[in-house]
Amino acid sequence: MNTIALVGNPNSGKTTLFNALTGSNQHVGNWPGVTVEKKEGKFKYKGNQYNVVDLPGTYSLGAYSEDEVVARDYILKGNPDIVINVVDATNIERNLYLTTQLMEMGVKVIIALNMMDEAKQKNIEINLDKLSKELGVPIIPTVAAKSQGLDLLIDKSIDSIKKEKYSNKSFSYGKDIDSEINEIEKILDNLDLQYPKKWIAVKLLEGDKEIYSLLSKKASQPIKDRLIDIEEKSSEYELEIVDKRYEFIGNIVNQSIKKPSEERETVT
Ligand code: GDP
Ligand code: K
Ligand code: MG
Repeated sequence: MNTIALVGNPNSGKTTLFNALTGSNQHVGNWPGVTVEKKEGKFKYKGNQYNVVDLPGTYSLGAYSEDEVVARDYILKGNPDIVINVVDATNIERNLYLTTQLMEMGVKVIIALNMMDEAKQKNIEINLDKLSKELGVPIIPTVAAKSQGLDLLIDKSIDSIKKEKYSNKSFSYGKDIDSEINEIEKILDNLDLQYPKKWIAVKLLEGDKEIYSLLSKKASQPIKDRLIDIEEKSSEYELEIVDKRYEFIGNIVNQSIKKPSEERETVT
């Protein structure tokens, strides 16, 4: 049975989508070791059964909260067949920050661009083809609260699951950080890790404590020594990494989304 993971910012409509898909066929528990709620359910579609996991809402996938760690551990270790990234169409720029991190995790991603009814009401014009092409991720418009767009979302998710090869689009963090990432990937080459090396490299440069402690358990002494150097540099790179993600998103949003002007002058 294929498993679908729902990931997105708080209030993007994940649970609404989860309920619309699974109806009453769901189970609520806790993730092991933490007090974070775990929602899992099943649904039947075109003769097949699917398992759905509603992950905690997060703005990022760092190690800053239990919610973030639960979500990212599940994405990387729970082996979902596809991640549906639920994005609030009225707040695309902020929501895509999480998307940029999913793109680096080496998992199949599809975007449910939700709240399309509200986006329409607010006269937000979205060029879906352009947005999808620039991100390298399929995008399906949905109104989860009215169960609109869900069949197409599941059809496209199944298409993606069936595709053998998968490579997410990558973007640049600038010359210095990119070459640092390359260096770190080389150092990690001989280690047996469950995570994509590029993702680990970026996390190390962001100063991610969980990833440092994971690696210091696995690595040999020369690598541990290098990790100390990298950790020192991370304070210098951390903010730049965040900036570059927003820069990447900003360019894409400028090209594909038109909002009605917010600063219209009032005539007195
Ligand atoms: P979650 O935090 O991501 O699980 O978000 P919820 O599913 O709890 O949804 C947050 C709020 O948005 C709820 O009040 C939902 O009823 C509402 N909502 C969800 N999907 C839509 C939608 O497509 N359009 C509109 N207008 N509201 C929605
Ligand atoms: K709302
Ligand atoms: Mg929810």
